[in-house]
Amino acid sequence: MKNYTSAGEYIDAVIETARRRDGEKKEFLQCVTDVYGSLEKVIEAHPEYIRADILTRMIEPDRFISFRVAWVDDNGYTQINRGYRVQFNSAIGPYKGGLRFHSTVNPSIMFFLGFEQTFKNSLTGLPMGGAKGGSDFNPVGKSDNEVMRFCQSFMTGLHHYIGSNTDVPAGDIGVGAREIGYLFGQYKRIRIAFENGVITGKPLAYGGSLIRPEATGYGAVYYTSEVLAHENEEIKGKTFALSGFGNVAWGAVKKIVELGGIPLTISGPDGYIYDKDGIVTEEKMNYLLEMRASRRDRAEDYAERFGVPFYPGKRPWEVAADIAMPCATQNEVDLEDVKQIAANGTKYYIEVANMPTTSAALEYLEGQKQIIVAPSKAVNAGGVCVSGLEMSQNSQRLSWSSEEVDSRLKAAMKNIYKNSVDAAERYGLGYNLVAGANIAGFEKVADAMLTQGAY
Ligand code: NDP
Ligand code: 2IT
Repeated sequence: MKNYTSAGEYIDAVIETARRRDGEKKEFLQCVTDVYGSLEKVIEAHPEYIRADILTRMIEPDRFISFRVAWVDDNGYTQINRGYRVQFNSAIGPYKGGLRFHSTVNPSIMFFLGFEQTFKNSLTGLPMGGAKGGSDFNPVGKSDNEVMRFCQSFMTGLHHYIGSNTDVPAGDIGVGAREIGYLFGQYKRIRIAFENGVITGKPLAYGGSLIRPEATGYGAVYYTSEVLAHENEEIKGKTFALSGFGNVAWGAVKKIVELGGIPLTISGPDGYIYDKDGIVTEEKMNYLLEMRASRRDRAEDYAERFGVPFYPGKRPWEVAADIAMPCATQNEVDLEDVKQIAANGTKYYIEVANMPTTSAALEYLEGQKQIIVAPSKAVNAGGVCVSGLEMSQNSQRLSWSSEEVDSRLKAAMKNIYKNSVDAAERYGLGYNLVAGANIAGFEKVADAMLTQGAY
């Protein structure tokens, strides 16, 4: 081991190692730099982390699996996609993390999401390690049968590496209940066993958890309530600008409305809609589900259906709202966007999608003392938290009521908020939700790794 003269020097050396080994993985490097940038004081206080070289071990996944996924389309042609699973860290529990089916999936996206998942899962307080998987398969415009054949082939490649005590996938972008059903069906067929704890986000009929579809969005709003309470404010009466119209945006909209808030926007790859009356009726909220199920990928459909303005090619951050909530994908909010958000007088910037903010934008926000920034790994942890509760129910062969799941989710989000606030304060960083979440998530995993020997 090298002798480092300071914690900062050690952190820089590890980031340099990441750059040398994984320089082409831009999103992964961005994520490593963001997380490790928060840890200087922690490393200073814990030289044992340097001795055991915990930071370098954490950026090297336990294993990275890539496999061919061949399937036959409706015209009889064989199509080839690439499937991935990156098993990052299992210090505190079996590998756990979603599967993303999207044309932009590549090793960098997989590495960033798997790395991030390790800290997020630690924050939930449940025993789950970090992983991610997926494929560059693009579900847009595919028939139901094509999706089924793709999922069956994907699971044929993946099944070797997963299991209820080994690695437990779930959904993410492009993977909802339908895909989970096809994936689980194929796993069951290969294993000749009913092991439903192998995957979460299942429909209720075979072991899914109540509230799982809503969990990410609900959890994000519970977390936001904690942030607002700190400022003596509440959701009621607040306006929200949201991006995306997927599973996560839908859950967030539902809970915002239940608590008396007003969601003004949603967006898709085509642009955004602005509903000045708010996306507040059952009909409007349910239409988000229809938009997603249609796989047309158009926010404009909402504008046509409800007669509200649509802004093609634009992002919703030009709408002045009390709270900004990116819910679509990584790096969807850039420097220009956050300057606009600041100019709008928005006081709360709540990341919901995984790493939705570019580094430059995040740096700018850090300098805007009037804006409170909440980081995605804490805000969206409700999704994987209820996945963890689904695993518990499957192990017990019991189903909990929605009240029970919801109250556990609420308690978890309160704890995540409190542990993040406390962690930042412990290291003299003041009220800093971003650094606090990184530190709280990191410490638990690092301490577990220290006790388990060099690996
Ligand atoms: P969905 O597939 O339900 O919706 C994703 C939405 O984001 C779609 O509108 C999609 O449109 C858009 N989107 C995805 N990628 C891009 C892109 N590259 N450019 C522009 N728009 C894009 O996914 P979820 O709602 O489940 O996921 C949303 C975010 O929340 C993701 O960052 C995900 O990782 C995160 N998340 C999800 C959790 C879950 O439980 N589902 C849990 C925690 C975090 P299009 O398909 O055209 O790209
Ligand atoms: O990014 C995420 O946390 C998810 N997509 C949910 C993962 C899970 O295992 O429920």
